[in-house]
Amino acid sequence: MIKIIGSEVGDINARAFVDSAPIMDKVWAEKSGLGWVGKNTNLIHPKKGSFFFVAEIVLDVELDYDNPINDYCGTCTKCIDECPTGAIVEPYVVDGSKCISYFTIELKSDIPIEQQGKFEKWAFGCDICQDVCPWNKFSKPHSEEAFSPNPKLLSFTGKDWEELSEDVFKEIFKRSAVKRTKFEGLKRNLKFIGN
Ligand code: B12
Ligand code: SF4
Ligand code: SF4
Repeated sequence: MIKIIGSEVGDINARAFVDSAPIMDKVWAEKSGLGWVGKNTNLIHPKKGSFFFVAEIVLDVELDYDNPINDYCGTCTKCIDECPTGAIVEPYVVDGSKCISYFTIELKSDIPIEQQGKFEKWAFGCDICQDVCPWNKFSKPHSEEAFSPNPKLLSFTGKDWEELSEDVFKEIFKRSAVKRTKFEGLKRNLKFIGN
């Protein structure tokens, strides 16, 4: 993309980010008219929903830009009502320290007792507040080969998860973000995800 912009406007200095630096991804995306930040705090595109990453290019030339669009959450409160840990403490505000995504990906210690059993089988991250969002009804699955899971994973049974070894973990999550929680983290999550 940087090359394409360069070929249109001449030499530029630019750097691309995607969840990779202290940059307010969603705020810039919203300012650029890519969607609105919904009550679940994710950026929602009116035709594509919210199941995408936000990326940006910071560059030293001013380009034509779009303006912000409206917020179409309206009176809906589905995400707030369905969050199993009450992490959306008020519309547009997620308390990260209550979010399953934080517990299962970022937390290094044990899952707090009061949260155990509330995770509705989410063992790495959580998409409940996006799954229930009406704007995701028409979102389409990706066609990016690099995001496809290891085929072995697709045939995994409950027993395979129970007996998961570090070698198998390393094999099936070789190029996956799941590595972030490490083997011990995933084992911990599997113990606490609830019935
Ligand atoms: C920290 C973080 C988390 C934390 C905290 C999330 C949170 N909502 O606070 C945790 C680990 C919980 C998390 C979870 C998830 N995350 Co996350 N996360 C981030 C990260 C790295 C930084 C966000 C941040 O804290 N920014 C700083 C704060 C100040 O900004 P902000 O949250 O946008 O806050 C603004 C407003 O919300 C508002 N606001 C915030 N608090 C308050 C309080 C009050 C009182 C008021 C009035 C306003 C207000 O004002 C702020 C300034 O404008 C971004 C990447 C990035 N670099 O931006 C990804 C990012 C937001 N995450 C992303 C994703 C995909 C997820 C998950 C879906 C992953 C998953 N499947 O588990 C979940 C979704 C949880 C949820 N409902 O938000 C994507 C979102 C894509 C999208 N379509 O919007 C991002 C943008 C990464 C990316 N580049 O794609 N995440
Ligand atoms: S990601 Fe899950 S736990 Fe976090 S706010 Fe959304 S529904 Fe709640
Ligand atoms: S579920 Fe409803 S309130 Fe929540 S983000 Fe989607 S439209 Fe907005």
